[in-house]
Amino acid sequence: MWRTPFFFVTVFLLAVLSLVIAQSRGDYPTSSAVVTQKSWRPLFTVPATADHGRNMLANIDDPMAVDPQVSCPGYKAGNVQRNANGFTATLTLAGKACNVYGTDIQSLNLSIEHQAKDRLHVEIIPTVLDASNISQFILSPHLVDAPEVDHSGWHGSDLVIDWGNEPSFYFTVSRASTQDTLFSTKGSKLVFENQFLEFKSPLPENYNLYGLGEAIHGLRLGNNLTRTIYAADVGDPIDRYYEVDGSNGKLTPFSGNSPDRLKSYTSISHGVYLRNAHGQEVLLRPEGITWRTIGGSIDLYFYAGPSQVEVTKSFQLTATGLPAMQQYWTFGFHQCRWGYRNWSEVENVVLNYEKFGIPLEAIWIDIDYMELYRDFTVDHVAFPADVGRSFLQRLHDGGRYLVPIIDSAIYSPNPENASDAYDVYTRGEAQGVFMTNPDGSLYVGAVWPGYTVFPDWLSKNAAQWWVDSITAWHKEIPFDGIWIDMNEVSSFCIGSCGSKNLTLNPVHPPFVLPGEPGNIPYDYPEGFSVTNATEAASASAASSSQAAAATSPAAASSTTVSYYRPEVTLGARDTNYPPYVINNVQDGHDLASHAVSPNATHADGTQEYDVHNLFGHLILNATYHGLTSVFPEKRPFIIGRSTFVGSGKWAGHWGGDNFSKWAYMFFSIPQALSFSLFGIPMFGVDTCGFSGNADEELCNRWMQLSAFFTFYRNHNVIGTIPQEAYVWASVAKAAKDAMYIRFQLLPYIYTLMYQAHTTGSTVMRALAWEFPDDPSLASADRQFLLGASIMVTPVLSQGATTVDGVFPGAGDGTVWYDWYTGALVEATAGQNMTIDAPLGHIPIYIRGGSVLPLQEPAMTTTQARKNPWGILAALGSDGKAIGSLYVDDGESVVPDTMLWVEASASNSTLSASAQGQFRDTNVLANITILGVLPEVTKVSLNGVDLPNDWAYDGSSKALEIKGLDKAMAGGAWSQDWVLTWG
Ligand code: MIG
Repeated sequence: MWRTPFFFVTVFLLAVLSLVIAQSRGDYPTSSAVVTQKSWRPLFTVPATADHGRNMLANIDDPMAVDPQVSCPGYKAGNVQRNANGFTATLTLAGKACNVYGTDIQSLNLSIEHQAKDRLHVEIIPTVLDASNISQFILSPHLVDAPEVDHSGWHGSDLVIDWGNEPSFYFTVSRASTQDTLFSTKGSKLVFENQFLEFKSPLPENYNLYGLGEAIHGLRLGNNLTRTIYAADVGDPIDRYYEVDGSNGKLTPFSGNSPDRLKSYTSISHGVYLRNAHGQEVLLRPEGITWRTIGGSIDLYFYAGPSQVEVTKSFQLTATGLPAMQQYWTFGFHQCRWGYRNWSEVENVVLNYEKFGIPLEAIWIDIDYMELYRDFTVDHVAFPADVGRSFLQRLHDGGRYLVPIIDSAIYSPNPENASDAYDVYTRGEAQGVFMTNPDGSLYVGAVWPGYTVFPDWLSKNAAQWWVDSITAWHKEIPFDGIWIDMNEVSSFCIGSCGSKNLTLNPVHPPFVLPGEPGNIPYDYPEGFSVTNATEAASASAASSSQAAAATSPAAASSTTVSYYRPEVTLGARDTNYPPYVINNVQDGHDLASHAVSPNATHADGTQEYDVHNLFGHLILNATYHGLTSVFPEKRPFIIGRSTFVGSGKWAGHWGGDNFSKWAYMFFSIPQALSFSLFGIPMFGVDTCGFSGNADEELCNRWMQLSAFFTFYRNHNVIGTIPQEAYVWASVAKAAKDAMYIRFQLLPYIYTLMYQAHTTGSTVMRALAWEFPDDPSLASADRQFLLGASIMVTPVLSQGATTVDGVFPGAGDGTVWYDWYTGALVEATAGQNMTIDAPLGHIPIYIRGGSVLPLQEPAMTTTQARKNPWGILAALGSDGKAIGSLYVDDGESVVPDTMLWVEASASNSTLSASAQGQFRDTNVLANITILGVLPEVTKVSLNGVDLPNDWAYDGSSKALEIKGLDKAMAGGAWSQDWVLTWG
């Protein structure tokens, strides 16, 4: 039976996504492109047409598309053999092959395995794996971890499997305790072809489903959506499910659904993970889910939960691996931009942050620093070595850090120009680390430096070559972390376009960069015409004349569209044009468009088709080893653009190329929460927006919002107005105010990250995860929690001075306190409250029942870590609270010593007790207790009266205690202590 309402968490298969300047691609005549790239001669520009592949109708949009459910025969199971953990069977095609989007596989092996008490595995692979059906690429655990049998056994599992052959083979997974059906292919056909798999299941009415990879979309996916999973370099497209109201950036889902708050509602969650790296499409419809892939096998894991917390933990423990612990400094504030032209511009940014008293932890350098955009080089004209050395010395002396970008493609030198030799290429070529064409020649695409080759992470020497390159380069530029870009992997032309053109190298990419004539960004955030009417009018005039000046061949193209429809060739596969056309976001849906082509070949013969979604994952792994080699003792800090299941154990992620628009600030929350589910808790987006110009109001709100994300970075595209926090006075103030809170909370955030790293818990959380039994929260993604204790209710629309927010659990015993006043919030159960939020104020709430460790802020985390501690205890309605604190040296992969503090309050006492050897001698400067009733007349520490050093505010009910540094001179955690009031 299906139960409704029902809470359903699907953990996906995630691929990626991001970037690039989509607006200019192909829309400008290449002849007029003005080149900014440095070179010894004028550059040849790759023609825009080079990046246009075939124009195909995506299968989901094709009215003539064949429905495999109608024409395919399905399978019958036989030869069923029971074993210790489940059973195996052989599936045989139940009728005439349909060969709709590939060649049907006649015989399949089914294995059903109870792998753990909370996990069931369903695997279907071809019986014969040979050249005839090589497309059934079986994903090696060396590439993507495979959950294994847990030897503690599965006795008592709540998951039940059932199967049958009528009308054709099906399996059903249900939950014993509730009789709920979780997934059932009954009544549908299993389709298993050499380039196409399909299986489907009904879902409960109005199901709540989350995950399924990275996209710009609300947290809850809804039942009218197709999620296409194919790593793509594209400027974050907003899902067509949303309508953006241009005036203020407010988003309205086309069909909303917010179930009424039901009195007795118990949420039960489970997870479904399809371990398959191929291009995929997941169709969410009112009647259920259809899963399609263009290769690989059915490797499905069902996680029993029964809560989001349990699903996410188990998924991370078994599938992704636990996320990397980050160094303490990485939680500081990062400033980045594409377009810092030399060391002194970079240093000026740092100095400006100092001058305006805004904390800055790390400065990032984009491709501007490179010599001709080549990895592991520095342009010594604009970024001279000696200037760099002394600047970086000052930067490091000031307790700050440097993070440079590294791109994924490698320049292939011009064979006719001896002085064009490029060592990174030469060494790589000698070691066979680059992808090839099917004929064995090097595959040559195009990226920033010109025609390029691409590392083949499946080749045996690639990782070591990458590690060596990173290690050698660190001697030149003492960086502290690495930013990995373009790893979808992106290429600006179809196929091996550079093979015959290397003598033209270096070449300019096939589009005009932002800031180059013809592509001056005149775009501003929604509402800019309201707040800055004059400037908006002149920007819009300039924009129109720019548009008029461009004679765009693409725009002038004919209105008759003809589509290419790939066909099936029996027994063979066409990897460049698979018969099933996924809705790939790139032009014409061609898989080779703006990416390395599917027929690029890896050292072991694997085609890119089978591992395209893994490039991002594998370069992050190699980079992790690179940083480990540079800093053997330190936790690698990597932020990467394309990720896959499991990338979190090596890297954090940023949300790719968003826009300076309110809509994108809005979507940053569900994007972050999705990455919590994916096991990549270190997440942030380009604060103030990447493409387009930011403005004061948007940047003000955004600098405040991102201060509560794990990864906090302001980043901007080249050619737009500056948007560093000090550019506008109100933004400087707003940023400082929010950073002050972030810094106070750093020990708490660090503790959350440590818990995520050791248990698979999450850092940024959806309201529904902490309050699962309130169905009205199922799609709540305009507010979020940091851990269990801090709630953020940001303003997300232009011109607003208030924000509506809910206080989950109100009425059910949960109380909330205002961060700023310490006062109890008078909230009504299940209702939006209108909260005052003038520009520069971000509403933050503390959940009753929490003890939060605080530390006094500073300009850098290094300084902050030397500052006194504080404690904020927000009592629950029962007068109780608990909390914990993790402290270590902030950088070691395996710290020698650490400190674990547990604090709890009840019955008018607060006690703290520490374990561990890490020496932290910072004193405890103050303790604040919220929700103290009744009037306090006496406070004592370890039984000794504290006569003067406290104050009780009868109206806010806050008790504030100071002067503890004298009582505990050895430091806040040097001894256990008990504070009593009454
Ligand atoms: O296509 O390195 O997403 O953050 O500034 C542009 C330049 C290439 C894309 C990244 C963006 C970065 C930019 N890069």
